[in-house]
Amino acid sequence: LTIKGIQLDTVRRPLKAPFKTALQTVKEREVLIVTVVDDSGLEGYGECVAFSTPWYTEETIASCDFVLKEVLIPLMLGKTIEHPEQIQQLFSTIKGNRMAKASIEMAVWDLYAKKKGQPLWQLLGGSGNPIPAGVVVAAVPGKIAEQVDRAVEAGYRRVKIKISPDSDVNVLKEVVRKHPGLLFFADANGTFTEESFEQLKDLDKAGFDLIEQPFGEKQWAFHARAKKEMKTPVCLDESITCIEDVQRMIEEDAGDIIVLKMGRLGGWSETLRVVELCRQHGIGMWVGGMIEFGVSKAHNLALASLPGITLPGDFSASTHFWEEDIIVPDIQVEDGEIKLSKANGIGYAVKR
Ligand code: OSB
Ligand code: MG
Repeated sequence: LTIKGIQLDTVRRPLKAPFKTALQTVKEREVLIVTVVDDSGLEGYGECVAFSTPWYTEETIASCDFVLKEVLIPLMLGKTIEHPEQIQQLFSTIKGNRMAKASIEMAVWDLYAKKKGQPLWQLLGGSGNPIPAGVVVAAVPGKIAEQVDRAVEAGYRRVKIKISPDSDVNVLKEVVRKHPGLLFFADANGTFTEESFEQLKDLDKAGFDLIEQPFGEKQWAFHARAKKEMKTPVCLDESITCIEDVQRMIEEDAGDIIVLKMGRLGGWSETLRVVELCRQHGIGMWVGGMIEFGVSKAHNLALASLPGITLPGDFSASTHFWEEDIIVPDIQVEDGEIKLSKANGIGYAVKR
């Protein structure tokens, strides 16, 4: 592949309803779509999933725009690449900025699969089976039960509820008890502290299938204590930024499961290495969402098709967050599942 051109497009859409976490209420989503063109005119697509402000990770859309334009794109233009695994090496002199790096890597993997004439999921060894869908309830506390009911009506069989030390354990207990056939995840986004450890242990009795990121991203010892003292499996999201973080989680016995996010991990190559390590150590995996558009969702579907990724991820339909997605066709949830596209690369076209 010879990289002929790289284009950035900003997409900005209001959400149908505010996405409320203890850290931030998201009302509008802004992302960058990366289009990489090779010398034969083929196009590959990536999506930069940083947020407008640094509330989830340190990167922002503005920082990514700068790093892409001034640093990463100039490193790519005119280069001939045998395999997308080479990009990580090409970017190795640039510190951090994982979401910016991931967006380019995604686009090149899509292009590479198109050049090979294969769907990306197939190129990576995915099964081709439909992907179980999953939705996130991030509403004001009084609306949780109603939103879970609505998710069930829409066919979702896995629901993730945003929690914090202020959550009402009895409300959550009742919601979980009302839907015995559903998988329930709880995501704390790092809001628990040593002082609220007892509240976390109360939540252990609510019947969740896992608790995601109870403590801060560097609080390995607290996560190890939570894993030891609680029956609900502990799952890490924000803590996992590279393969060394997964190694640390294993060594310190600080978690049972991890959330895979290509943006947070810096791209496909690092993510694939993490998947392999988790397979070897029996660590559970699922693919996490970033309130993203269809390009990122399509990459995530390919990732979720890989062997060993058995738990349902954050996979909602194209029109869950907004009226219209940027890809054709839409991603649809049928009977709680999403069918993989049989088209080459990520399998979806991008609306211009
Ligand atoms: O913590 O998993 C998270 C969205 C934005 C930032 C962080 C997180 C989330 C979600 C997933 O919970 C939402 C989705 O389905 O896209
Ligand atoms: Mg999370």
